[in-house]
Amino acid sequence: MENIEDTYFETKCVHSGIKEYEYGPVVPPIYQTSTFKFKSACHGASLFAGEEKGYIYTRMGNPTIEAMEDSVAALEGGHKALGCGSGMAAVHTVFAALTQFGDHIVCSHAVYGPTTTLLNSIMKRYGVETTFVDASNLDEVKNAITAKTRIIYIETPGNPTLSISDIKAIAKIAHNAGAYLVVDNTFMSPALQKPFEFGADIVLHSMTKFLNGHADVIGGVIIVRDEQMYCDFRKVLNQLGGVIDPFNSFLVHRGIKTLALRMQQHCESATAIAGYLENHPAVKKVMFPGLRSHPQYSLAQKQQKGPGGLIAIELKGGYRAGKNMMNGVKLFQLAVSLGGVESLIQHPASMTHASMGAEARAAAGICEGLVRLSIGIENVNDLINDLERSLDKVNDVKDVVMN
Ligand code: LCS
Repeated sequence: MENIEDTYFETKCVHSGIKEYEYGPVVPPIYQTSTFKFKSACHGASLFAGEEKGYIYTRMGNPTIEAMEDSVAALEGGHKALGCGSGMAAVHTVFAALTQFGDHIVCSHAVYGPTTTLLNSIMKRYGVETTFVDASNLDEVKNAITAKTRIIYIETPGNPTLSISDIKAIAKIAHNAGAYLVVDNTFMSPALQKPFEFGADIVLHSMTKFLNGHADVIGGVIIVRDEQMYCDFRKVLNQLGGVIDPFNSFLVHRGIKTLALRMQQHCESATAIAGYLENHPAVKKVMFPGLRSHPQYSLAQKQQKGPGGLIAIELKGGYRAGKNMMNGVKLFQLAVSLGGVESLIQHPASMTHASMGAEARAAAGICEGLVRLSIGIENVNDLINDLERSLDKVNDVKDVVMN
């Protein structure tokens, strides 16, 4: 398609990344092959030497993967993207590409639990130290910078507290310190937030979530601003080997076609549900960027095109009531992950953020009673009815038992 760069976001979702293929398919074919034949020994040598363009071996590049990568890069407004086997593979590749022994990272408290664990375990063992901060407080971010800081790493909204960090202000802090700002944009997707527009240097996603949107793929992606960074990251990804495969790339690329539509519905339904929960007598606190009660509501209005589909709540009855709520719902699925068409419910302290430990959870504001909801695209009345039936019973003396 001509001039895809000049089209609106919804059009890019449908058409970006798609090229001309043999036989003229409308959808990119799945090149389910590990390796590609060379026309001659000289051809193989020249591909390896980088003198000619072409495919060699799927870990190093594949047309189906590339189509998905080009699509994500176009949606984020980045230069190029690198498909990874999971969101965690993307996170690890970024840390490995940008740091060396003795370097320092400033990381938001409010990130996916295993990202904290990766920094505190493997990265620490490799001699990279991390200071965790409340990234919604710019002074804390500034004060954590040292002469060795190479990366400021944030998720905004953060998992699972939904606290919001000012990307533009943090990009300035990073650049003044000669560091890179890396933004995990998983919770928003490029439909709702484009970190490059605010000065981020690297954007990444767990594509397992909104980008794919159908809870049937594990995948990740890194999007970079320039060719030099792309080449550097590609080398690291080739060495670490955490690439995505062609079939999962195909599925993500297919999911992306409906991203704009899905995000609209996620936002609309989550807004209705957050409002409902805020007025429910069993609920103590609702954390949702679309509510005026959210501490960074005005920043969310500036930085985000919508509130997203995630809601975190605390019940008056604490963890016990939360457990009852999770066991009592029927339509919401009791499962980790988020960003799919089906609504999910989970308990971060014992599930997604269990690995980081109680101390780190407390510092990140993840209390034991916090329950996280990922709002899908079912009819919102069915979702509210499901929550209502469950919430009505959460304070019953007897725990609700699953059958
Ligand atoms: N970044 C964010 C913000 C995430 O939420 C996750 C996974 C990852 C990175 C890692 O991606 P993965 O390797 O799983 O593709 N978040 C999950 C969650 O909240 N529940 O289950 C997985």
